[in-house]
Amino acid sequence: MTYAMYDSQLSPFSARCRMVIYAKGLDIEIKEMPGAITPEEFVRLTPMHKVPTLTVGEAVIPESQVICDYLERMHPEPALTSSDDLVQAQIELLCRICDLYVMTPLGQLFGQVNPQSRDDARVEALVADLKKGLSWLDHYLGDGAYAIGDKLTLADCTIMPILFFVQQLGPMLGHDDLLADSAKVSNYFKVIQADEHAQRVMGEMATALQKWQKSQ
Ligand SMILES: N[C@@H](CCC(=O)N[C@@H](CS)C(=O)NCC(=O)O)C(=O)O
Repeated sequence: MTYAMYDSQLSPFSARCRMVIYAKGLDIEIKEMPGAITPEEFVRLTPMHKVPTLTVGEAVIPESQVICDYLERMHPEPALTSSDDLVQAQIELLCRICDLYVMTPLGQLFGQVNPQSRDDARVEALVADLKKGLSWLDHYLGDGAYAIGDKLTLADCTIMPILFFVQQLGPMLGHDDLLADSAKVSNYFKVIQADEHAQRVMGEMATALQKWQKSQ
């Protein structure tokens, strides 16, 4: 089966999928957006018009979590899930907290980076929401070098790119370290950087962020 993934190096959702792809050593063509396809063709491919989107032959799969779950089922080794149902529930919970309660305010904060158009009251409200989401992540996160247990899982592939973004966004919004109130999360973000796949994805995101900042 021929795979390709429409991707943005800066997107934490795309980064989640790339980390899975690297961890599993999969041969998937990464098509960087914009440029990989015209906007009209992309809308025809998926009306959702979002990256990441995976194509599997003629089939089209949007949504990062759905893509990761599909890749995990098709390429179970090395496993990024757990055979223990309770551990697996924890992995899924961390991914869900990130998607619902961390990424929602974070995505909106990204739209407030420009000081000229920034709404300070809105930023403060969103930062409060973000910190609440991070505190919930902090509560359920494991204590080791990985999010849960002693090996890389889908939770790490989800959390690490998001924390990279949170850390970068603080100074861009005139804030201090937004991770500072969540001690376990903050420590996790330091230790996960020893993982080779986390390092690779973080390097890609840092390069993409620099490029984006220069373009602003
Ligand atoms: N829930 C989606 C979110 C994907 C998403 O919002 N991607 C953004 C980039 S970070 C995007 O493609 N935005 C373009 C658009 O909405 O048209 C996922 O998990 O994949």
